[in-house]
Amino acid sequence: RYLKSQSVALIGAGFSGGQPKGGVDQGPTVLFNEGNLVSQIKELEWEVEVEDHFPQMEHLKPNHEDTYGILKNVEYTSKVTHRIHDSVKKACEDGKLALTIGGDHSIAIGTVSGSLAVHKNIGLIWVDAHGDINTPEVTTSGNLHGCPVAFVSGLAGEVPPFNTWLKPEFDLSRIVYIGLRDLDGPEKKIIRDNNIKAFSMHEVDKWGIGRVVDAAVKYLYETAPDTKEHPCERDEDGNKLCPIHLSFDVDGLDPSVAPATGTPVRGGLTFREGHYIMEALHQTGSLVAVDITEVNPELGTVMERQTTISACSTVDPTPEKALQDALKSHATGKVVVIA
Ligand code: Z70
Ligand code: MN
Ligand code: MN
Ligand code: MN
Repeated sequence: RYLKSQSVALIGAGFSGGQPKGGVDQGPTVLFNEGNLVSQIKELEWEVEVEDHFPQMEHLKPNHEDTYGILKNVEYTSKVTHRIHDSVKKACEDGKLALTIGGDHSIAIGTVSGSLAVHKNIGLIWVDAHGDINTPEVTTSGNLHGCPVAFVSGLAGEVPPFNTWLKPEFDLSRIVYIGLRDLDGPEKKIIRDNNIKAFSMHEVDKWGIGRVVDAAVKYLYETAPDTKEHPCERDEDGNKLCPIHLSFDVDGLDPSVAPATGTPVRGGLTFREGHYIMEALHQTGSLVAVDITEVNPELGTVMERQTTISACSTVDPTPEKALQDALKSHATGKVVVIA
């Protein structure tokens, strides 16, 4: 519907400057090389074009004087997210699926602004334990991966040097959260005051992931702005549709499923629930952009050992494998059988 061909723009965003732990910058390397992501997607008869952003190789570095108030690495993050923005925007203009592999979640400043630049009535599904909607005023960590939703929506205000390129035009009525369970106090207030649609783990428990995903997509379709300038597509019955961007933080998954991440929070989505989200969103035919963030392979090996006992024996508990399967099912819409 929105894609011109079975073609993936695979964008490596190996960036860790939005938070203090190293290793998350290795996410794309591990998924591309050890995970054979490229050949796997090709086998599914999608064309793949890889564009890798390694900030280190581009002589961009973190620097402790690079601050704005409490926020850390602002110039560094601004430079990297601007590049990611340009890549995602280009992919969307070309009618390709923009698949960005992080990197910490600050990269979504680039991915969401990039897809929005092309698809004005896009809907955003944010799968995460966290809200990532802290503003410069309320963040206590100063870590930009806790702020991307505030940056793209303008809640964060004018933050130099982001304000040299970022158009903070994302409307907060166009995001739906799934999997929340670790919000900061001010984030709860922001979500309430802005009437943001959110399905926390409580709602996933109550309604089941099937109804939650249905409700999320229905909400985004029904409330999609439909203007003369940017008219909505319609289904056969005349109902409104809109393109969808999925921003998937692996810490939305339970730590028994995806232990290799910087801030695991217990009580998360099961392997099947995470998988189901991918499958169901693929089936909408409306996905135009997907981000997979916060995979930290360096934490994986240590934590995997600790969590082996609690890991479910019917699924492969390594996040690399879980992500490959999830991406495979995304690319084909086929149900992946887990041995
Ligand atoms: C906290 C902050 C966060 C991811 C942690 C944590 C944010 N709210 N996001 N892990 N992916 O620092 O703002
Ligand atoms: Mn630009
Ligand atoms: Mn996040
Ligand atoms: Mn998170």
